[in-house]
Amino acid sequence: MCTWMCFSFQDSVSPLMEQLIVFHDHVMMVLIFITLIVFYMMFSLYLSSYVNRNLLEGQFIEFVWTVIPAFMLVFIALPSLRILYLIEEVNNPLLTIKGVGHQWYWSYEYSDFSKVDFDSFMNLYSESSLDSFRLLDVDNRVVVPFGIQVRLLVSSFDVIHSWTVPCLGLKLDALPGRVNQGLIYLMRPGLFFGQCSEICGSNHSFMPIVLESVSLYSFLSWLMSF
Ligand SMILES: [Cu+2]
Repeated sequence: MCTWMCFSFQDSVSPLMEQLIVFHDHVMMVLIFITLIVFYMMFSLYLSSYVNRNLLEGQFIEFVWTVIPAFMLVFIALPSLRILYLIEEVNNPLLTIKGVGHQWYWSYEYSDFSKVDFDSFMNLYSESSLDSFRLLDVDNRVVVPFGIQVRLLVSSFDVIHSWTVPCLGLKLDALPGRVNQGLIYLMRPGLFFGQCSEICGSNHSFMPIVLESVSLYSFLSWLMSF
């Protein structure tokens, strides 16, 4: 989860988020390189004497400074497209979870099993203790086994919500009348937090998402409790 010293990304728990962080670093590298060159040119122009003040046209240099940026854009666009298609990929999921946004809570259904469905409300501040996660924890967490492919279907009951968990690299819009699909693949056990990311009304800030990543065995015993 994001604490007060967290300035960058949260630690990733899915291969997708790992890829996104690598892509971010790649783009930052290109960005810093360009910024440095531009600053170098600005300073050297500022400090030099006007040796080229009669220059009107240079076909070759114009060709070079058009082609190099074009190649740079390709170097950014290709890995970006690769991740875009990876995000869409959901093949052979072993489990399906359906999340439905409501004003203002999430409800979940485990469609592979009968009667496994529940509402997930934020815990009240007045009922919380000093060590609880303020405005982030819920009464019924989404329990997901790690190490298997899980398909997440997201929809909405009323207005547009957005089901978002940053450490998964997942942000799915919950649209009324439409089902969106995403992939959850957790690499380790833990508690992972997210919040609704589409302004949906007065209590938009108070409908968090909590994933509880557990082993398959614990998941099965959790299913028995229904
Ligand atoms: Cu919202």
